[in-house]
Amino acid sequence: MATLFISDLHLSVERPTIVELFLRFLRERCVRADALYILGDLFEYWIGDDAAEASGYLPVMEGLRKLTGTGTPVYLMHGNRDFLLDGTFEQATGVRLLPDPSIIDLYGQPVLLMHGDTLCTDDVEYQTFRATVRNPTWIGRFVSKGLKERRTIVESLRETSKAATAAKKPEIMDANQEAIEAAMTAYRIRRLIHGHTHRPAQHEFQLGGETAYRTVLGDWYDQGSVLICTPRSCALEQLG
Ligand SMILES: [Mn+2]
Repeated sequence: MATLFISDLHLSVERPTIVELFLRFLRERCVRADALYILGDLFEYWIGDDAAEASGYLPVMEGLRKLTGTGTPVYLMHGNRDFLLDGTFEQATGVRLLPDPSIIDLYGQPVLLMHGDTLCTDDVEYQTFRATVRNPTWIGRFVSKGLKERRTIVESLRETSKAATAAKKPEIMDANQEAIEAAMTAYRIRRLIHGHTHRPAQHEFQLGGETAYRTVLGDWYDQGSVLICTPRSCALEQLG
């Protein structure tokens, strides 16, 4: 019995080794799992379900479809790179989209799942940007454009974001402890799993007189990273 959590794979045709590692992970590690949760940024970017084939993402979707076909449920939360994943992707893969945040029952324990970017409240500039691109009007205008133009827009946003990131102090881009505690308090929960910051760790702290646990998932840049939870415990593992 095991439930698996991953995030921040940033899959793209430019990184075939990581795509292959992910497909192998689906075949070898996920088939007998109770569930697989993908907490955002599965893809480097997703410019619309209609662009899946042109973006070279069909092998990934096929791998997911095979896995859900064996009966393993796969849940996916939007990340900041792939928040346009939608119903056509769900239908093609059998993956179910989860809202951010979501609460799940993990072997009898309630656990709060988030992508994690909304916790980075010190990064005011990013939060402003996020509000802009998550606005339905912005999204509507974006998806009405052709694929080539959408790609150009995303690439220019990436360049701007890269330059901004390079100029920011690392601690500004980490999850803010007050935001973490506010979210956990609002949902009356003492366990949180999220990704986004690429700082894999298991944190323990006191919250309202109780021990609280926050697990941060790792990215898939140089290798894979997975959180494996059994009814007894959870452990972060690296995949090479
Ligand atoms: Mn992210």
